[in-house]
Amino acid sequence: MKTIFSGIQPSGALTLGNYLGALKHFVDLQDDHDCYFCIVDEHAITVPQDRLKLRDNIRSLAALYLAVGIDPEKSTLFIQSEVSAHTQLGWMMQTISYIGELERMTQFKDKSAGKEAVSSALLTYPPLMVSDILLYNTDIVPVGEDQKQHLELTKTLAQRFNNKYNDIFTIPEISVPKVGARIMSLQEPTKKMSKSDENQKASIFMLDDPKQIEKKIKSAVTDSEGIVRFDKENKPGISNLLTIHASCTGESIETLEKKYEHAGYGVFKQDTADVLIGLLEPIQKRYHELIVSSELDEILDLGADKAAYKANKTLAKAKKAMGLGRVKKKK
Ligand code: ATP
Ligand code: LTN
Repeated sequence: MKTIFSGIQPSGALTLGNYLGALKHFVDLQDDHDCYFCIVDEHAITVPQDRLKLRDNIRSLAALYLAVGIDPEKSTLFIQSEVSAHTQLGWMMQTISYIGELERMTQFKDKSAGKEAVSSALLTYPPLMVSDILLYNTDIVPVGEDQKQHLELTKTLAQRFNNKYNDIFTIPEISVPKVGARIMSLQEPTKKMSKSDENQKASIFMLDDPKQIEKKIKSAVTDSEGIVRFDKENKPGISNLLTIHASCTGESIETLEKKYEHAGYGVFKQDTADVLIGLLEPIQKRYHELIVSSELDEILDLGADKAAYKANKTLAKAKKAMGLGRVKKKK
């Protein structure tokens, strides 16, 4: 059985982009893969966080993972900072990462641009992500398109370690969804929808109520052509809404273009809002039950134990390969 690993940062309320690009696919994978899903809180602190908000976001993300259908009987769900092997291997992977290759990461460039105090952890974020993945002998990493560059670096570092020390790490493959890999901002459809966007109208959040969803979809930026047609270059707004609609219902973009051939943007937007509301309602209901339950803590405790067991085995091999620690003398 192949192993899957993926992580989401508890850096704010989850967006529809996180769901359609990542979470939704995790659920489909858990039946026939050995799955590890992580709340990567140590990644979140590479930019400043309010400690109480971070704590809420961690719990909220755990509840959302479960609410969308992650089944703790099938998958291991855990918090990164509760398995210390991640930062330990993260440090070791830093020793084989070059500053130049880390400076080339677009996520680093985007998040550091124009900032005065940029933490060194923002630069060394990728070796930690590499460790998340390699600790579990991961075969496949399901993520949105924005993570392609990080996954390329993961392969490079795994290979570099294997060549330099010992053949320990599995070289992982990225898996990006065919539709929905890059959901765009509703207000600036040439930019990705992000949970840290300051403009609230730019993103649909998974916990938005029906009224907010309807309002945001109706005020999504489109164009003046008036034809529901997929054309990313010239009609990024409508193309984004078509992608969202198609990912939610499973219909193809072509089917939707046909369906709305003679309809205006108003009708198309209303239907898209309705589809979203229908999709999110049951998830939100389950979320509100879970967030106040102790069941959530039991699942996370068990998840951390299961993850640590596997991660520590790989960590021990990597330490030995690098010559860290000692080999005990026989009595
Ligand atoms: P932030 O904006 O705070 O950096 P984020 O919204 O990009 O965060 P992450 O926690 O970094 O979210 O990503 C979690 C997963 O969601 C990743 O697999 C990422 O590729 C995916 N993802 C994030 N935004 C989108 C998007 N707009 N479209 C598709 N997938 C996305
Ligand atoms: N860098 C990712 C989050 C992340 C991740 C991972 C994803 C951290 N560790 C391991 C997949 C596998 C992001 O910013 N979306």
